[in-house]
Amino acid sequence: PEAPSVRPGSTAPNLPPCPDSPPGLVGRLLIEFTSPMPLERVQRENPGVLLGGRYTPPDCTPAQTVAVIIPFRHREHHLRYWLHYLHPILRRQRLRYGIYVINQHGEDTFNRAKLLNVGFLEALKEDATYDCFIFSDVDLVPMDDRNLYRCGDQPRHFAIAMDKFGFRLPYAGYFGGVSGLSKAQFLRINGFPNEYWGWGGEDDDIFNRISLTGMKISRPDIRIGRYRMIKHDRDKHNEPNPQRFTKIQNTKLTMKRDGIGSVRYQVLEVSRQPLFTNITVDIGRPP
Ligand code: UD2
Ligand code: MN
Repeated sequence: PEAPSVRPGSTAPNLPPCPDSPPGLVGRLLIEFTSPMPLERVQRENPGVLLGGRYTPPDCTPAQTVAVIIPFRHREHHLRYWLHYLHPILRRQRLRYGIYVINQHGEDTFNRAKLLNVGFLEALKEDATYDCFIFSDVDLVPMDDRNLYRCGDQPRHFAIAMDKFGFRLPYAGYFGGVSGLSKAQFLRINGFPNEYWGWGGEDDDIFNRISLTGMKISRPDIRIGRYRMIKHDRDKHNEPNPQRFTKIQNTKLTMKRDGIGSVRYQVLEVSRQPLFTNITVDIGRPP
């Protein structure tokens, strides 16, 4: 008889819980974006990753199931580096995870936070056991694998020391780049805002939502939360949003009606690639 197949995300019986501090982490990593990175190479180097970008540690049972959500449009070149660096890191961290690239269809104004809301809902439709959500820009790679991509008892900010900000937090309330919330934390703040079209402000709105619900941001040590961002120009159709300064003054009023409870979109395609799941979505356009 055939061996019973193990569904990705399911737990093989009799494995011990994964350790709090995974053995086999290497610490500081060399990250560079100069050598070409064909997708075939990245696939070859990550044979343990299952279709759709799913992974479960073979030797222990993780406490959480992590959905990594990436807002995306026209950044294939960045995505290849991201996959190349992140899959081995997440594997060493002994995470059970899935990678979701939320690809905004069309050429209307980009909306990062709305794409992240879509990612939360669509990942849960694929696997209702996701209980931790990591939201990551496609161009950000951690420089230290001790920066563990999991959720805790408070929302987590991972990308605290970026090369482009001189490896410092640019301001105390900064929450951009890479962040993580448990399912319960995400629902407590009514998810993310859907009404920030174009560049900027949405990360500050999310920070406000977290503060206004009485939660506190947790962060890694500054020596561990280091990141490289792939250098890029501002994309077309993601111009700075001139409304962002006034909008972030009003989070307290808007967060109740604008969020995960009010997000409207249409999924155009779900495609399970070897290293990630691509979800192409029509999220509309600014009013
Ligand atoms: C900063 C923040 C980011 C977000 C943004 C303002 C850092 C490192 N990150 O990023 O989290 O708050 O400001 O909105 O400070 N994207 C595409 N295609 C596009 C446009 C954007 O895929 O055409 C995605 C992609 O994942 C990208 C992310 O959106 O990494 C953020 O956009 P960005 O990289 O242009 O903005 P940046 O670096 O100023
Ligand atoms: Mn960027």
